[in-house]
Amino acid sequence: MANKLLYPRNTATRQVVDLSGMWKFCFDKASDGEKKGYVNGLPAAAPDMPVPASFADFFTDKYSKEYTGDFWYSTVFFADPAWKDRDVDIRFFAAAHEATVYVNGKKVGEHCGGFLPFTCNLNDVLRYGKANTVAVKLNNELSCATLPCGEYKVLKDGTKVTTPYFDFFNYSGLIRPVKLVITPKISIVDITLKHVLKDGGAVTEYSVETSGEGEVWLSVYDEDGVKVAEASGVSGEAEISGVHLWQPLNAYLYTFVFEVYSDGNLSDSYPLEVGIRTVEIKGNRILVNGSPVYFKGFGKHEDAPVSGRGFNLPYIKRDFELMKWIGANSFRTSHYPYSEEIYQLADREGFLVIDELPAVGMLVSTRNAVDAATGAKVEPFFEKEIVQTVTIERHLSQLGEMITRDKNHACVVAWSLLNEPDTVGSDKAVGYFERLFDRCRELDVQNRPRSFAHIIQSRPDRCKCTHLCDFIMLNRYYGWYLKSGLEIVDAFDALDGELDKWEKTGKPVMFTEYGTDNMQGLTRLPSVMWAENYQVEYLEGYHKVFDKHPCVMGEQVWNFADFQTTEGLIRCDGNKKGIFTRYREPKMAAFELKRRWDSLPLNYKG
Ligand code: BDP
Repeated sequence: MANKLLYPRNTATRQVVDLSGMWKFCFDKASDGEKKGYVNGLPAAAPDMPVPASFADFFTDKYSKEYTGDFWYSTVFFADPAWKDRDVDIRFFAAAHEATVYVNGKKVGEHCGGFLPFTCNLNDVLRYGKANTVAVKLNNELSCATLPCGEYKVLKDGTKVTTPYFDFFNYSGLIRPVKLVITPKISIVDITLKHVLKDGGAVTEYSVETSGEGEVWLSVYDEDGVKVAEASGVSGEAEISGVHLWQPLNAYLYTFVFEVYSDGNLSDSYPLEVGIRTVEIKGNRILVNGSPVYFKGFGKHEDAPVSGRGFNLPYIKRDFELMKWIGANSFRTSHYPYSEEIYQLADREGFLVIDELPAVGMLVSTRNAVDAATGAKVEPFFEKEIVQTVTIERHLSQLGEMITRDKNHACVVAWSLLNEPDTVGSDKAVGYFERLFDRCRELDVQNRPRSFAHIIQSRPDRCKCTHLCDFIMLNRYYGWYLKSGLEIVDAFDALDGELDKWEKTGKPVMFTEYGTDNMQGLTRLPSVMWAENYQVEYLEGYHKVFDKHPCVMGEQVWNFADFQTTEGLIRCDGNKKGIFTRYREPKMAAFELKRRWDSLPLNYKG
């Protein structure tokens, strides 16, 4: 049965049962969990583990924290006999990175990719009126065929050690909620919307996929609950005159209620909050509702103390409050699609989101940015056969899942299909990228701009794939990984020189990463690298260059907050490029950014 990605909601016709809580957990170093009967549930003596959360930071020993391989979760739930005539699905909001799901000992599904949801239908395996067991086998090994990419080595005692090709901790587990979704047999499975503005009004073209034959009705309500439009049919148009548009930091959400009737009776009803806006590119500008916007904000991570990459609503709320305080209007979901609730909040708050796939580390190096900056030889990633056969298929299917999941969010204004891939080392990158960019255009009826984040090697004269991008995303570290310290003056010059070349492409250029590591509390006169005031000087220098170049239409600092990485020589308890600490307190640079961003209008350079 099809993957049902529609966000689960309780309505008059549907029910959602949250399975969050303590589950049983165990590592499966020998990969023989099936033989041990784990498919029927873990032994009662197995340790408890919170769901949702990543497991790593609960442990006090290194081997558990860094565990790589197979591991299991299980829990028990009750199946209401009233569900017998309905569809019962279990929905994993994210299971990092590969999962096989068993209910009452029977395999009900599997999924590859740790940052997008999937459902398994349980109709044939449930014991109604009784306890049911769900067991999930997960694996968090990395390879060139996983998204994100990496590898692992095996120590003499058999311990596997993860070596990510990316710069964040390989947090894994049931990192987002798990819910049962109970729907009528004839229900709404998918909804697709596209908005067109005309004469002060808007027309929303919609299409609905249902799980059986039924009559579809759409009613649109404004924020006061007044019905402003209606339509019928599995596809059609809803026209709103005098429309209240969704604008950056000034959101307005209509409620679109879709209903399916079968033999004249209501079978299913699903409400969707919808911001009406358009996105397009004209020359070197990104336009929202026909007007140019200047992006201010961050590359972020889903990362917090103790819960790791686990779904953490209090941190989500705090992050939005901090972003509003500092004058930001946008962020990139670096380096993977985030929890759905983050997009819902971004819709409500009017944030512009660049939605990114977990295609990070597609450059064979464990310290990619550093090696690239020093010119070290890197193996062309896209030459590998596995990449051209397996990785590409997974990449395309995760692209499909991301677009299906996120396509109706007003906040999502662009797609980032990869972060810092090797677009210089091999011509084979081109065919791979073409398939991705073409598929994205086919799937997104809203035609949102597409891009990928360019690493420093990917310059205008060398990058083989820039021509596919609708706008250009740059990650640049002149003044940190190269030309740092006293040389910073040359760094700003180099940045300026590079931008002269990007300017000639005629496309909008957005900085999706720039920043320096620093230790909170360290200030020095004169400044030194790692001091908070060095970060401030670096940002001021970059901003002067941005202001000079008309093509620069966005600045997203790396990173919103300090975050955890694999331990290593260039990381001191994680990456410290945060404008806020990992506990979400401001560093010195936060005040400088606030000063600047509060003074830049939305249509800056418009
Ligand atoms: C870039 C990566 C990002 C890193 C950052 C850094 O895109 O994930 O965290 O550099 O080095 O290469 O801080």
